[in-house]
Amino acid sequence: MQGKIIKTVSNSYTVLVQKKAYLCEGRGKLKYEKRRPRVGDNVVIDENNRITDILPRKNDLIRPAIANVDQAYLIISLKHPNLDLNLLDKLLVLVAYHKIEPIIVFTKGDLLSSLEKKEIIKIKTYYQKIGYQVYLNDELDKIKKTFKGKIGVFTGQTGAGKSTLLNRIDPTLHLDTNEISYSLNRGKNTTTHVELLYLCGGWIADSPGFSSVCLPMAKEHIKDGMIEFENYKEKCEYRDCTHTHEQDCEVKRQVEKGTILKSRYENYRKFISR
Ligand SMILES: Nc1nc2c(ncn2[C@@H]2O[C@H](COP(=O)(O)OP(=O)(O)O)[C@@H](O)[C@H]2O)c(=O)[nH]1
Ligand SMILES: [Mg+2]
Ligand SMILES: [Zn+2]
Repeated sequence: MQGKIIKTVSNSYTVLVQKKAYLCEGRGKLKYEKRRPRVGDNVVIDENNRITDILPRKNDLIRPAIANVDQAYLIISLKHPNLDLNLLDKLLVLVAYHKIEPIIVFTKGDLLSSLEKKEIIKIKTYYQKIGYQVYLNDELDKIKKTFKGKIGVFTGQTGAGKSTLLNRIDPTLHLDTNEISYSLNRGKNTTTHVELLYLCGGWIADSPGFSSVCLPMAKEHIKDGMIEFENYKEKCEYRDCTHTHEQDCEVKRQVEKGTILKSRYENYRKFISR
């Protein structure tokens, strides 16, 4: 039988086969022995509830450990913790690299002054204009519509409001909010528990969040992740322009003109100069 893993706790896996859940073990003779089954995996199970095969993955995340992710909800706090555009741009590069569609959700807009709100609207509009889906966390109906038929992961800093948003979307969830961070939480066995929740016709994973992110990929991929630069690179003098030291660079001109958000360009420079 073939099904999808929707939950793991240590070495046991809940596999959903046509709406029926089977509790399975990962042991047995796995065809791909080096690969550990993950939540999101499409797997073959035998009559003894053992996973015997893992079907090829579209992608494979480590934190949280989920395979075949379609969408990442980047949950970005506007206040407490304060808006961190470097983190947002970094996450956008990271998910593009993993071929995951990002959906940006800003939280805690209620804590902003009216002046700060105006500034945020400008930023929101910019990210929308360059092609991203961007919502505020009170736009529940719009957010819910994005779930259907997809596997999604909620990610973002600890304290950004991930669990709070999921609880608002489905008040029966009762997810813990204000959880202490991942690293402090090791003793509680939460790291081995990953689960997909069925919400509004799709599968969603909450994650405990992180305090920092790094970009392990090559500079070329970082550049690809800055999606609006693509629109201008044809006009750069060199085909492989890095948009840094080159004299005749259209991306730099657009930054000067204000068409490209300055913080995006500055973050790009920081990401490639590690
Ligand atoms: N004012 C305000 N507080 C929020 C909002 N969303 C979450 N919080 C608070 O932020 C804290 C962390 O939220 P939580 O959902 O646990 O964050 P998580 O670590 O990303 O899951 C909690 O005290 C929430 O009540 C929001 O939109 N506005
Ligand atoms: Mg949480
Ligand atoms: Zn250039």
